[in-house]
Amino acid sequence: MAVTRTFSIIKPDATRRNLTGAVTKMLEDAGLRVVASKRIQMTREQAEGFYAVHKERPFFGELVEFMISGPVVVQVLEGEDAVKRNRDVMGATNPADADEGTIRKTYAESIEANSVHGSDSDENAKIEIDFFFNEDELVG
Ligand code: YYY
Ligand code: MG
Repeated sequence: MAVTRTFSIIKPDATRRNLTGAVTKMLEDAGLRVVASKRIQMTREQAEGFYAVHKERPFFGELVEFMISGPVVVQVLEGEDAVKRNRDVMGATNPADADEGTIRKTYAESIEANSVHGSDSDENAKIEIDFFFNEDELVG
């Protein structure tokens, strides 16, 4: 397996509860290295652009409102098979379906306020990293 990169967001429900460190520790314990990290307040335009793939879904409006309801921490993670490794430690989208020991099982409040985002493919990881970071901000 190759060392690859993925994109992660610690969402507003988690920053609000001061869980940035706790979530990051679970990512690191899963074998992922934080090679870039910044705390930002997403604009509505950023949130709509980032989730554009979901814009026809019924939950789109509420998802955007949630993502701009407080600060988020955007991160680039590196590790062996990083996309899958991150998805595995995140757990299922709905915390009710997430496995024990996953971030969402441990911390998520609901299917919407589910604490973390993670890219779902190498291709989307590159697009999402480029959406928030310049190359010189990634320090491996
Ligand atoms: O990749 P992942 O975050 O696990 O789920 P997606 O299907 O890509 O949905 C993105 C995001 O949308 C999800 O993390 C919460 C929200 N959402 C929702 O609020 N209600 C749904 N029924 C499905 C998704
Ligand atoms: Mg997704």
